[in-house]
Amino acid sequence: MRKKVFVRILLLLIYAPSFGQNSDLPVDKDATKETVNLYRHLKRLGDKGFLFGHQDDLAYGVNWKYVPGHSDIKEVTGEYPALYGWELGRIELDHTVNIDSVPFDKMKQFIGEGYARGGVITISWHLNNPLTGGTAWQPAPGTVASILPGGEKHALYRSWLDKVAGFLQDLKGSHGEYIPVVLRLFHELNGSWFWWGGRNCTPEELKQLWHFTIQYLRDEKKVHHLLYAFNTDRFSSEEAYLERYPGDEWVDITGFDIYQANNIAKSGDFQQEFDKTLTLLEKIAGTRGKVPALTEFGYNGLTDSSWWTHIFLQTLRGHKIAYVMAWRNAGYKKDGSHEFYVPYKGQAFSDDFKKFYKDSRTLFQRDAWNEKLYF
Ligand code: BMA
Repeated sequence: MRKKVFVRILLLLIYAPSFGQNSDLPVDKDATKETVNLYRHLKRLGDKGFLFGHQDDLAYGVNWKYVPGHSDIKEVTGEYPALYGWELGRIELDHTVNIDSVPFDKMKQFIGEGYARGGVITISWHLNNPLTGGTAWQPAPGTVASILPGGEKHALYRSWLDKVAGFLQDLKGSHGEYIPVVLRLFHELNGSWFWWGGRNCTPEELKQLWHFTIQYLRDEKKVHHLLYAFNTDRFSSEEAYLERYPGDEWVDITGFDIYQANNIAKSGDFQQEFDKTLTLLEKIAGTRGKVPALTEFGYNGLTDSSWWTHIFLQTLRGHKIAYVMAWRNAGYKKDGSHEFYVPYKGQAFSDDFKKFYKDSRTLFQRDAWNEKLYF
């Protein structure tokens, strides 16, 4: 009996420290120091608050484009966001500008600026349909199967990943270190609007695609400055969320995207659903040791004068997640429609956003800097 206890204690002493360390390492066990540090900080951040992020923040906003130093968030609050979202769509076609007309060379520069301010970088990729040549929104049967190993478009897909790896490897900080990136692969994968999502492939195919993509970037291309974010659109149960989940050893961050209908009468419904979904997400992330995040959100046009404080922040107060990212301020389009998800200078309800910004739970650039996320 005593001998057994002794052996158990001995085994615990030998293995426990390394178990502890491993669970604190991201998917990539050879990730750079800055990447591992970021991962560990993201894991603990929810206790303090959440980083506030914005897609394409430094490139353009409502009524402006490529004005050095500009940002709608900064114009309203005096500070840059803590997290910056960027998009690689069209890099696979060797275009010089992305799907939303952001030149890739400028994007690299903006990424460097955000990182130098201590901010976090996340990247999505609305890649074209590799089977048909259509856009990401043009699904076709068999697309995912066609790019898996052995598939007719597999070589093409590898060549697309080479371009992504090339872009990522150009991202370096002032000491020559790689800039860590949260790669948000195959986002909103439970919906059927993208060729990789929902009924357009089987869960098994998606999982295989996820595994292949990570193995290729990490093991073949030797890209070691990535954290991998798995994200669905809105979802209503743990089972639904996990239907396409590729496994704990393949995911660092678990998130979801949610938008409020452009209708103030829907604020209550949104709040309820948002609250419920965050609870589910925290449970999933908590039991699996992942970072919970709101990978995309928005309320296009922001027609509710107290949405930021009374709906969005109020709901988030009851939860602990690492970051939230608002979608892009594309502004007013030629067809008369508009797309913006954060206020801009002079926008009717920017005062409410200022209150939101001042709350201790919301973390913007200075907070990110003070958190020393890469150290
Ligand atoms: C969508 C919209 C589009 C955009 C696309 C890719 O949600 O914002 O205008 O082209 O994302 O970023």
